Amino acid sequence: MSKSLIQFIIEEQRQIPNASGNFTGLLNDIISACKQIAHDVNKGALIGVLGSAGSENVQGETQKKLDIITNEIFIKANEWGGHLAAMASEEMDDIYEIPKQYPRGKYLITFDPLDGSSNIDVNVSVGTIFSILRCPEGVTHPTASDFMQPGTTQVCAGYALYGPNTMIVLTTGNGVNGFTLDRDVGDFFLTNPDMQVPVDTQEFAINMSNRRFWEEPVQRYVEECIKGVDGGREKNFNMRWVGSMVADVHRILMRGGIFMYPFDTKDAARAGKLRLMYEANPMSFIVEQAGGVCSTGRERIMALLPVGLHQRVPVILGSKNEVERLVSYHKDV
Ligand code: AHM
Ligand code: MG
Repeated sequence: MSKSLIQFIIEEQRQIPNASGNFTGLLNDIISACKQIAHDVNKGALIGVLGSAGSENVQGETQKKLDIITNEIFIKANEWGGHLAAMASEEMDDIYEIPKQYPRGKYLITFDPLDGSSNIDVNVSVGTIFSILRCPEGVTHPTASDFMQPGTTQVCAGYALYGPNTMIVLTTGNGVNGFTLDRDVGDFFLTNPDMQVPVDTQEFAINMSNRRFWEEPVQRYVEECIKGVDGGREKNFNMRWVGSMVADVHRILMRGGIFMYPFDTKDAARAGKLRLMYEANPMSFIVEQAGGVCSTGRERIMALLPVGLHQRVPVILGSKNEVERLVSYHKDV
């Protein structure tokens, strides 16, 4: 029998002198949230959770019922344990302070409770993404500005993928490991130790319908992929786009590839579609820890100093040689 996720984390924490057990406790609560979300996602129409909620989030996106339900599940599972000082969610305008009746802890968490939720009604994989930061020293009542830490300061990042299997993939800065939920036992078990993103790939992922809005370097790169053996790359590429970042990134962790949600001119008010705090930073931590590269095209994503909780950034991540090639195209213009 392989190790459970909690055994794995406890053994990892034993290597850290003076570890208090707080982090292990926090992870336990996150696991519990993901199990409950997996249950609801899995039951779908049987328990009446599909469809639109008829509301909008802070970013003006229509919320699904499950966006709201899963946000609530994540908060309830994590607010009581005494490990967190505050939370921030893609689905909430402002940060969530830990209610007074519960002790406050030393960590902050940002999360997207149901990423790719536009896929939920068509029974396609979705996920939960989270990123753990330290609450700044001496801060007992955190504000949004306490979350404005670059991705390089993350203590842990992970995602749960609700696909044919439910998996949790995470890093604490010591490589990337994947765990699969055994529903009969009710626990996650190590199934994918030391995940590595292959340095080369013949697969790219991008929403092609945005093509006319891309900048020249991305136009050039994708054009070369499409030309295949008949173009300068002299090899054929395959395209995949699930439209759930968790599923697209998971594929890249399993077999390589490049994922792009690049800068585009579709909406002048935003630099990209994906959110730095809930999507780009946690995925970058995971992908970099697995040997991949993550960039906006011009800068390393994790080096960005956040300026807003719901800030959006261009995202280009995955196999090292392909991402570096596209980054070099940005330098050519
Ligand atoms: P969400 O957090 O509102 O679900 O949006 C994020 C999703 C990502 O999972 C995915 O990569 C992207 O948005 C898909 O966007 P598009 O529908 O424009 O292709
Ligand atoms: Mg999302």
